[in-house]
Amino acid sequence: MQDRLKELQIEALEKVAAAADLKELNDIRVSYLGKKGPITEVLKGMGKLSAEERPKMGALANEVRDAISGQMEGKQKELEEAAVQKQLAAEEMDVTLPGRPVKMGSHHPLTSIIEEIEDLFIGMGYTVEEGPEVEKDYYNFEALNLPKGHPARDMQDSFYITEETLLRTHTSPVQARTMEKHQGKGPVKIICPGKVYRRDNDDATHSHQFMQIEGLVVDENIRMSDLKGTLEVFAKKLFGEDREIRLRPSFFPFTEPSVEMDISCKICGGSGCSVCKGTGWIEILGAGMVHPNVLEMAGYDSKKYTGFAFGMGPERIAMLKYGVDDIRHFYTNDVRFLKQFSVEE
Ligand code: 2NL
Repeated sequence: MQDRLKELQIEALEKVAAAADLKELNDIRVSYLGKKGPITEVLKGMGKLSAEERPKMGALANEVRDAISGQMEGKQKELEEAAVQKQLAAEEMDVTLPGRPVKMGSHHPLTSIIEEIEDLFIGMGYTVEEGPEVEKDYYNFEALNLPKGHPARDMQDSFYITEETLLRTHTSPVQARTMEKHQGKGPVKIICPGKVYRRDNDDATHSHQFMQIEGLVVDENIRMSDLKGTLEVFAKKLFGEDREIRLRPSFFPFTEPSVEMDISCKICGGSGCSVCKGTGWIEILGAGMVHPNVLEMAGYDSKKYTGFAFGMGPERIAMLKYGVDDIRHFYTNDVRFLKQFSVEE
């Protein structure tokens, strides 16, 4: 029995020393020191021993058990420490590594061109005005010298919501509202950007929803030459000082006289290409002197006050400035299109 205990001690101590992890160590503890383990088995057989031998054997068994569990405690500490070190090594990181770059968004090309145009006019003393996209028939048409039944306000071309409300077809109603607020007193000097809507079939040059920027100046002694000078400064600042402008007679119900402005074509230098369709000139906006009826309806004395107004499409301006060939690119928002307008900072 004595030899058996000694053997068990040697065997257990060898196994403890060789244990690779905490689980293995625990298995060894259960198999040697547990209730069903060999030491307990040996102690069970002590009843057969003489009264003299029994305490000796009991003492030895305790000694063996203490030796094994003492060794186990040390091994346990060692393995726990190793596990902590292993985890620390696995979680190690280099805090000096540079950060991952943050992806920057960029302005939509239409937003950029509208802000550029706004800034040009703000620099000339204009303020920016905005108004509702769902508009009264009165401000969208009537106040702009387009009475009911006028051929230019074809119901087929507008999105009506009720008989008296529609999605605005231009930003002019913002200007009509602003003039009305001034109660017949000048000056008014505003620029009105915003979304407008027309019942159109979308194609490369048409969209049922698009942007417009209109400008309006009302004061005493405003003349056609003020309009021409303003538009010339604007065109040269936006497209380049080497551009020339020309005004052609045109017609709008809300201006009289009315004009359309062209800029000289830079692509062919005037000799004729596909962009200017062989003419050497590119149309960029419509304008004119505010019709006396429009001034009177807003409460101005048209004998004392005069004004000029102009309107343009930012999509068309951006298409010309950046060489975009389809208006739908501005609304489909393909990132490959949008990325070409992002400025690296
Ligand atoms: C174009 C032409 C134009 C106006 C807009 C206007 C507004 C008021 C009074 C008089 Cl309140 N006129 N706006 C005038 C002439 C032309 O737009 O081709 N736009 C894209």
